[in-house]
Amino acid sequence: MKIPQVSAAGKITSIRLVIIAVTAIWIKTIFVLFLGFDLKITSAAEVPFIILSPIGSLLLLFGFSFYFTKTVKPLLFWTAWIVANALLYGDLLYYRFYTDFVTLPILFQFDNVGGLGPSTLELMSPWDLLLFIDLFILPWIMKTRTKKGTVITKKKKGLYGAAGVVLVLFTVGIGLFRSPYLFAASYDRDGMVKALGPYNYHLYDFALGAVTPFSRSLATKADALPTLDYLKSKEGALTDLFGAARGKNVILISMESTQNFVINREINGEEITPFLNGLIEDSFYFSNVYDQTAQGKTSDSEFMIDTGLYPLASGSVFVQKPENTYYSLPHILKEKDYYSTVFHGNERTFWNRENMYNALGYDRFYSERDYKVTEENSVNYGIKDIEFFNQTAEKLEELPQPFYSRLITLTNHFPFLLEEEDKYIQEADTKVDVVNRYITTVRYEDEAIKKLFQDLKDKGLYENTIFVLYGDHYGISEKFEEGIFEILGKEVSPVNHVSLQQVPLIIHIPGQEGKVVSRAGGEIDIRPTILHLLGIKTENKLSFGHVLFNRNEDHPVIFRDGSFVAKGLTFNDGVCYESNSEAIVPAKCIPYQETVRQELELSDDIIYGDLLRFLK
Ligand code: GP9
Ligand code: MN
Repeated sequence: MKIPQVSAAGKITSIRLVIIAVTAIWIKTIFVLFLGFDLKITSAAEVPFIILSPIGSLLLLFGFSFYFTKTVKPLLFWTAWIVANALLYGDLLYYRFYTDFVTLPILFQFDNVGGLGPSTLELMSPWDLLLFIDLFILPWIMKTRTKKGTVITKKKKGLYGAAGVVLVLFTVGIGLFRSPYLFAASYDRDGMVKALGPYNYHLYDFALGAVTPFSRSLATKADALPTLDYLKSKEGALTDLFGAARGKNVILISMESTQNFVINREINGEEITPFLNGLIEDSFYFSNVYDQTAQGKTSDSEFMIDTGLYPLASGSVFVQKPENTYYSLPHILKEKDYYSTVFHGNERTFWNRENMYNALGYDRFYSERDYKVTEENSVNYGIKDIEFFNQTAEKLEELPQPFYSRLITLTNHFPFLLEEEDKYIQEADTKVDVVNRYITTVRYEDEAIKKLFQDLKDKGLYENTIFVLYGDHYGISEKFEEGIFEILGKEVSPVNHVSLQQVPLIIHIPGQEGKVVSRAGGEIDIRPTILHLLGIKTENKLSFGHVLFNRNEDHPVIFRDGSFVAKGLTFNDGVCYESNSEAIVPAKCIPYQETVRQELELSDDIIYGDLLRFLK
């Protein structure tokens, strides 16, 4: 029998209470969407859809409580309230730092998310309290205004549920209509949140996280073949530098958080990187190379350099896929009798390095426990670079030759802390403290590299070695970029933001004349470039990279969120710009977008399907 809903003047029923709660969170979400995130709204027509996007999922989330007993109902109501608000505020804080949205895998690797921990308080603002205002109003309404003992009719439940479902479907439908590659290009998280709203985005991300583990068991050898064909087609012509460093040791120096703008730049009349500026004169300096890492930061740069595959769109591939088969630089160099090592002063578990290095074929990983680390010789994340290089040089001396070794620095890491005695340059005086300190830690890193070179010369290791120095990823996140623009005298703009993602790449071969290579490229191109110099043909070496000396300018430099730069164009957050004029030219990017989707999809297929196991 249908029991009618009782309602009395001045009192509200539980369905209305839920609608009030949903409306409050909806309004808060709209504020956060427009004021907290930078969703790059390009036309007024997008606005109503963005406003509508969160409502359907909120209705459904709170609607669960209708189907339970009177005692469970309030519990579910408040659970829904906590879930929605935690997602909203969590997203806001994460976005303020990373200009990105949290993904499921990143939640499982929070230990490795450098930066957010020490600075969470700094990311909060007193205005954020307004986001919790309903926490005080709702209990008051519940206590004084709600009508006890009401039962929601089936019809009302049905209408409520139908409204939720229709609104979610409408949002998804419009999203797909406006951008047919919405789900295929789900790595564009700004685009996802703009189209689906934050709650639908999180639901999709969660579902994706639940489904991807099955990709490996479903993959077959037939899936691997087209990928192989695509990668084979990437072999470029040989240059006269092919084999210029044949048989030499390879030392890679991963320069933590080092961006290209510091090169040949002075602050208060002092060079930030005097040693590197000098080294460039006698090296190949690639002045137009971009950071292509994603949420795996340093580990993503290592992954690209060793495997020539793109990192994953969410989380770190080091953490998620250490059991896969890879065909990495240590594997290839093993065929030429190289001994491969990594040196890093942090714990061996950070970024799951100890497991991943096995999969990548390293012979030895020297981590924190192989170093004399004391309170005096450490700062921030661990052992200071000068001391790290000092002890590393002694270990390098003992290695069988030829060797391939990556030395991962650490001191120039957010929040860029340094003791007075280690400051070789004064802080900058921009309005952003993080940037001011960054200058001093980069200068310290430069000094450490200078000392390492001297040490290796003294030990007789320099002559027979090729040095590859690269910035692993940005150090100054978008939130603090204003300080850099102040130094550079540039405007804050999407195109300028993308150009700040350039990292220095310097390849030094003792005795070889220096040259500036200004072709655009990315970290993924480092692997084939090293192989080229070592005289190892890259055909069948299964990589998405190109040799930087003759890289085709028409091939886009692809970023993990689907953005790219190509031949005078910058595509960022779904908008296509002419890089020089910053004019918006959507049609010009379309042919490149296709290549970008294809490469990212193939790379993901290889990793999720563990396809390289079929090609052994
Ligand atoms: C930690 C170091 C820094 O071991 O690699 O990590 P990051 O936060 O730059 O990825
Ligand atoms: Mn790093």
